[in-house]
Amino acid sequence: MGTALIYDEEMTNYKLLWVDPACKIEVPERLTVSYEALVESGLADRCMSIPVREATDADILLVHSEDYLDAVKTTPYKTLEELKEFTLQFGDVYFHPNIYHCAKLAAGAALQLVDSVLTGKMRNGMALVRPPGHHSMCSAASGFCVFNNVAIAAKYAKQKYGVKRVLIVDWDIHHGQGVQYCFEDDPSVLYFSWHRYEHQKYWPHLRESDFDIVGKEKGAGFNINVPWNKVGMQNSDYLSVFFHILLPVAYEFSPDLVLVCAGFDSGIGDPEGKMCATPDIFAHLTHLLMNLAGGKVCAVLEGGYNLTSLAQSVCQTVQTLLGDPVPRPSNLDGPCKSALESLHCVRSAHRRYWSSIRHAADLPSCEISTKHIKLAEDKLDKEEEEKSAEEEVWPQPPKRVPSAIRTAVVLPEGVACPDRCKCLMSAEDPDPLIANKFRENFLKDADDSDALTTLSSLIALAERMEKNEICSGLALVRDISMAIMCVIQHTAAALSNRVLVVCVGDGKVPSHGTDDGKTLVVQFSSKKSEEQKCKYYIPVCLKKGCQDASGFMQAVLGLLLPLGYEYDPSLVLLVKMPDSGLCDTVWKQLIGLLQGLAQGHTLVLMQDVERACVGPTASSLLGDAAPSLGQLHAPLPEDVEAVESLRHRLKADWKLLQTTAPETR
Ligand code: Q9C
Ligand code: ZN
Repeated sequence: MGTALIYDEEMTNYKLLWVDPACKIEVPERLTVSYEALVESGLADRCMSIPVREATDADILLVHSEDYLDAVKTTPYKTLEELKEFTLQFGDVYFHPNIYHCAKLAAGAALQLVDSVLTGKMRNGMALVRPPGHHSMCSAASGFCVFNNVAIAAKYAKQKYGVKRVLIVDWDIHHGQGVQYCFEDDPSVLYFSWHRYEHQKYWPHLRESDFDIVGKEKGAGFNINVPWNKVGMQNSDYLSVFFHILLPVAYEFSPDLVLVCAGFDSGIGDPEGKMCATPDIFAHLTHLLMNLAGGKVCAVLEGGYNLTSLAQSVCQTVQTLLGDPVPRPSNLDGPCKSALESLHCVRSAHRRYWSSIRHAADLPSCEISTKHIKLAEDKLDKEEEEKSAEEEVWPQPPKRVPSAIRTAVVLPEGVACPDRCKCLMSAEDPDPLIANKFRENFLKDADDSDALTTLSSLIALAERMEKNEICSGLALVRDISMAIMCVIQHTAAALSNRVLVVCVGDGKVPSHGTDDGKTLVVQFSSKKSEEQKCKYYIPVCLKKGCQDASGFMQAVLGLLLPLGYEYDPSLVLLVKMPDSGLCDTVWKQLIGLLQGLAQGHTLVLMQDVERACVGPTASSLLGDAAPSLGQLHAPLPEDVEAVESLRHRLKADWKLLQTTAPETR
């Protein structure tokens, strides 16, 4: 099951035919540079190419009115003057004799993608289309959009495949008001959009793009608007919103399908967005969505007007859909004050609808309005000198070179090597020097040759992961403590290495004695540990340990991932203690999410008795999507309390744990 790529050059065959400064950025080259970058990087070849089709009238009528469709149908026959005239009734959009044809292909491309994924032919995919869609409304074109490609795709998925819940993630920098209007009273479609807003001073200047517009009637809570009230938002700002809003709510919602309004005008260098998130952020945004809906992610191009930034971002997205390990996250220095204010506003507006964020502090309604005024004021006194966004420079994302071996395993005799994995247990004797070191440092019984072989294979595995010959690994060991110590000592010896140790289950984790930052240990257990005030040992005590999926996922999304991303380890050592109580699906989610760190270098350690878990673990390490957890119920109050108090205690040291702006007076 691979990645679908849907593209047709025909969609480059329309353009602006008159002078209109608002529309001059929407050019055919947007598509050609994106596609050429995919071809030149070899990514296009690795995707399955699926032909586009024309959306039918019936498809288009799922979202648009008959009158509007009829009107658009007349545009191929209009003269230039008539086209100009027709365009005038809408905002920031242009028509061309061939745009109706392209708009049918753009919507049809989104439908072909949904068909490929929902029939199970393809795991996920991307459609490169023009015109974009998310601004177009039932009876109106807007913002370069003619038909609402993604909204049509969502209705189609529900109608044709009986899909119960669809998540639409709109990471384009403009508010997809067309999508919002289409689903505002519909609880089966959760629409999330972040957008440049600047307190309504930015296009499309709608009151209804603000954070307190949450959906109507039965759909209340199913529309999430994150307004950016300043330009210059960076990687940390975007990730914070994913960790503290989108992901908790999305996991609670549990979609059957994820559609992405994949606009890249939210990336650095874009003249419209004026934001500063680098192209690699799209690898992470994509990756973080890929364990929802069993991996059924369909990305459909929307905006993106800096051709360099656009092409790089499209490549990052597609390469991630293909399953290649994601790059180390860059520039994570914590969210800015304005982003935190938005984050806090959104969380307080939505806490009543989603138990996963119910613990967020309520915002007194009086403060909402004063905050507006206060923020609007500080916008006035700071009219910074305009540096053209297009002059912005940033390093080209480093080439993502997949390891020769994706997953290697070290297993005791008699345990079969899982499919697609490389088995590392070596029959030959380990290097005598290393053997001696092990005997001195780790082995309780110097003549335990089994243990010696296991440890030396484990170190060989860690070494080859460090050299990027192997991406991820799994080892079954008899003595977990010894194995942890061995890997940590070995890996932390290199100057620039940092190890994130994630431990699920009770039991002592060795070697968090040192506080030098070379290791960060996060342990999930049911036993309250002696409160250690050490920045690098974080015990997370959950009432039912790891048995309650809601509490566990809350801790993973709101605590572990922000910590992990900010720590930026070179290796993730994931340890499953015996009797952890974690079920396979939650375990797979954890592995999937952690592979966003350390370029996917995850080394899993388990007790030798956990043979039954080898298969599921290997599958996740190989990059298979985790199965959906189903709709999550409210986490236990004790667990919420435990995670929140940790978050508060740690947020001074770890900025990605913040969810509110620091008090200014
Ligand atoms: N300078 C999409 O990205 N123009 N549409 C705004 C403010 C409209 C963008 C003018 C931008 C529409 C799909
Ligand atoms: Zn846009």
